[in-house]
This record gives sequence, structure tokens and C-alpha cells, in this order.
Amino acid sequence: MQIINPATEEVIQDIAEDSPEAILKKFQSLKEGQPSWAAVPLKKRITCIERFYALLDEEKDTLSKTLTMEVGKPLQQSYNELNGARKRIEYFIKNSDRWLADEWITEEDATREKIVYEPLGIIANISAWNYPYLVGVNVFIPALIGGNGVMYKPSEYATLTGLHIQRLLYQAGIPEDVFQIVIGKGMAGQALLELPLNGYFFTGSYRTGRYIAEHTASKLVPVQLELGGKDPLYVMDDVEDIDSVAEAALEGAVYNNGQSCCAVERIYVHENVYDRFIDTFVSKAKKLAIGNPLDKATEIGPLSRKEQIDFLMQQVDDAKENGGKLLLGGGPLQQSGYFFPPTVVVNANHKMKLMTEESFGPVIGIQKVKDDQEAVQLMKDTPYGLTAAVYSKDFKRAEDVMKQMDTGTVYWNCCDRVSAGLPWSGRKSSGLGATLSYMGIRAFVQPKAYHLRG
Ligand code: TXE
Repeated sequence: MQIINPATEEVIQDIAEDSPEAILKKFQSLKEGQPSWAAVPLKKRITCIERFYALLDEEKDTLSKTLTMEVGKPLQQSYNELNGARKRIEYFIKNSDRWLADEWITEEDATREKIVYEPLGIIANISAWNYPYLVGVNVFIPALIGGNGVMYKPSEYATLTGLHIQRLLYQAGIPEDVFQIVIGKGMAGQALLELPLNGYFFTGSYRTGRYIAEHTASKLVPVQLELGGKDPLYVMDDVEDIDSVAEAALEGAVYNNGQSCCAVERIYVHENVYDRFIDTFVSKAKKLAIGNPLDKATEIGPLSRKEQIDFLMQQVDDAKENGGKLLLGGGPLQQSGYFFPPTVVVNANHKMKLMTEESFGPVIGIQKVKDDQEAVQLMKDTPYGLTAAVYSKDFKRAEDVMKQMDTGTVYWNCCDRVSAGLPWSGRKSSGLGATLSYMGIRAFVQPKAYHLRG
């Protein structure tokens, strides 16, 4: 397997994929190691995670550079991702005790009752490339704290980062027979589906997620899916500071080159502020610095995958055919690397794929609406259900819209954000189950009910 730098198209490294036999061996070693890990007191398991947390900071320069080289993320955003991952780890360090402790239900009755939380066993963590640290720590940190063995399959586009993660976990004291990386593409992931694992925790596309759910259903083990989105943002006509709303919406649309699961993917603007919003949005988008992602001033780097260029081109062409007006961008830069500049289409409508299927790039459609009711109807017109954002100075009016969203997350005057203390969950085609918050701690354990007499 070749690791390619998307900014230069140069091969960074050739790396061997794991064969199904090698993956089976890794599984067998976890089978042996996991019971001893589960017997290690929770506090000691957390101590290893504290060391990992410190190592991420100690090595941040190397880790950020590797991440930028293999996925094309602007360097400053790689540093931000590491910081964000550390914040999430800190949450797990501080809160796992409380949610994994034995829970007495009745202590004084003749029959005493308690709940004990036991690990699931050995889980698969099949991961995406767009935020390998963030989406990784959502799973492998609480899984390890909960006493599980982890088969960690980083995306083939973030393999070197996956190898760093494994190295640092070992350095932090996680035993080798408790955490194993699986190197490879979809076939390596497929091999995990054939093994008798005790849970499947997947982050990635709807298509693969659904395939995994279908192919593991007969095992009757937990399956969690964090999938894509087509997240809307609605600008009401009472917003006062159009400048800062446009700034936030633009950042939500293009951060990480638009490759975020909760990226702003479509914007609806009330007709009273539509023209002002577009002028401000486009003039800001024009100023974004696109170029070498290793340069700290760069705001837009290359897309991570070459195929995405054609995909985005099709969306732009389709939008133009359906009445869209292209105000900025519209095609890849004619140079080496997978660079696609910020692209803005106005006069958007729901006949366009740009407004209905996940773009996963710095391409955005903006549609005019006449009132909140029309906005709500359009925002809900999607098979996805990850997030939805509303900008308004009136909380009641915004709340009325937020209540009608069938999404796991809603935002008022903010967007494209994830918080460790809140559940991260998608509805409909955006996923199943939740990570983060206390739910994301409990997701990796199973309850045992004790009925005690005597
Ligand atoms: O997904 P893919 P990608 C979403 C994001 C977008 C997608 C991008 O919105 O839709 O993820 O990630 C492995 N059996 N989110 O392109 O291609 C594959 O090797 C088993 C949502 O990476 O589905 C990789 O490791 N595994 C989000 C992983 O699946 C298989 C946060 C994902 O690959 C396999 C981040 C198979 N048959 C991104 N085929 C959220 N909601 O939180 C492939 N894989």
C-alpha cells in the first residue's frame, strides 16, 4: 500500500497491508491479553491514558507534521486537532470513574442489588481519515479505560498517524496484547467483520457503515456508526452582525478543506439579508490562503483523496445545470496536488446534488428562503441527521427551529463543533449510538445485575 502526500502526489512510504492470517493472529493475542487488562484496577488503566495524553503534547510537532503530510490538513489545524483530542481525553480521564463505578441500587434491603459495568471484550475500532485523532480517541480511549482489547483499523489514508497512535499507547504502558493496529484498506476492515469480536465501532461513510451493520447483525453485538451528514445552517433576518455570521458559516464550510462530518454543507438565508450575506461571505472566501499545508499560514490545503475532485466537479456541474450561479472557485487548481479552491454556488435549490448529497469538500450552496417555515422544510429535506445550525438574536425563534430538527445535535449561533461532555450522535443515515459524554463511556461496557441475599 502506498502512502501518498496529497499536496505533492509524492509517495511518502510503501507499507505492507496485513493479511487475514496476520489479523487473526493479532486477534488471538488480544484474546489472551484482554482478561488481564480488565483485571487491572480502573485507576491504573487511567494512569496509562494520562501518560498517552502527555505524550501527545510532547510529540505534537512530529505528529502534526505526519498528519498534514498524509491527509493534507493545514498544519495549524493538525495542531488544533491534537489539542482537541487531548481535551476529549481529559474528559474521559476525569469522568470515567464516576460512570464505571459499581452502582448500589438497594443496600439495606434483605436482597441487596447493584450494577457492575464489565467490558464488552474485544472491540473493532474502524476509523476514518478526516480527523484520525478526534474520531479515534472517541472510541479507543473509553474502550481501553473500560477494560477492553482494541483492534484499531485506521483509515488507509491515515496509516502513519495510526502507527504513531499505537507507538505512543505502548509507550504509555498499554500492553501490546491489549491494543493492535490493523493496516490496510477495505479488505483489512472486512477481515475484522469475519472475526468473533464483541463490538463494532465505526466512523466513516454511510455506505460502509450500513454494510458493516448488515454484515455483523447476526453476531448480536453492539454496533455503533458515526456517519456523514448534509448539515444545514440557517441565517434568520434578525441577525445583526452579518460579518461574524458569514465568518462562522465560512469556517464551518471550509475548515479541514470541508472534510468534516459536521461541516456546514448547505446554507439557507432569509431573503431580507440574503444579498448582504452573500457579499460578505464571498469576499471573505476570496481571502482564504490556499497552498502548501505545511505552511502555518495556509487555511486551505489539498483534498485528501484524488477521487473527490471528480465528485465535487460533478456536483458543481449539476448545480450549474439546475440554475445555480457560481460566484467563486468551481474547479481544481492546475498544479500538482489535489487542490480544490473554496467554491460558492448561489441561487441553490433542492434539485441540485450539491444541496442533497454529502459534498465533503470546500464547496457550498446558498439558497434564499422567504420565512422560517420554508427554511425548516428545506433543512429537514435530507436522509441525514447529524447537526443543524440557526443564527438569530431571538432564542425563542431559533429554539422553535431547533426543536423541529431530526438531528443528534443542534446549534444556536454556532456551528461545526463537538464537545466532550455532550453525546455525539447521528440520526437516520448519520448513524447509530453515541460517543462522548457519559453515554460514550458506558458504550464500551455491559451491565451485570447483582441480586444479593445473605
Ligand atoms: O469513509 P469510508 P472515509 C464520515 C464523513 C464521510 C466519511 C469519510 O462524513 O462520510 O466519514 O470517511 C474501512 N469492511 N465521518 O472516507 O470510506 C476503511 O478502510 C470494513 C463521520 O474514511 O467509509 C476505513 O478505515 N471496513 C463522522 C473506514 O472503513 C471497511 C466523523 C472508513 O472508510 C470496509 C468523521 C469494509 N467492507 C467522518 N470498507 C461522525 N459522524 O462523527 C472500507 N472500510
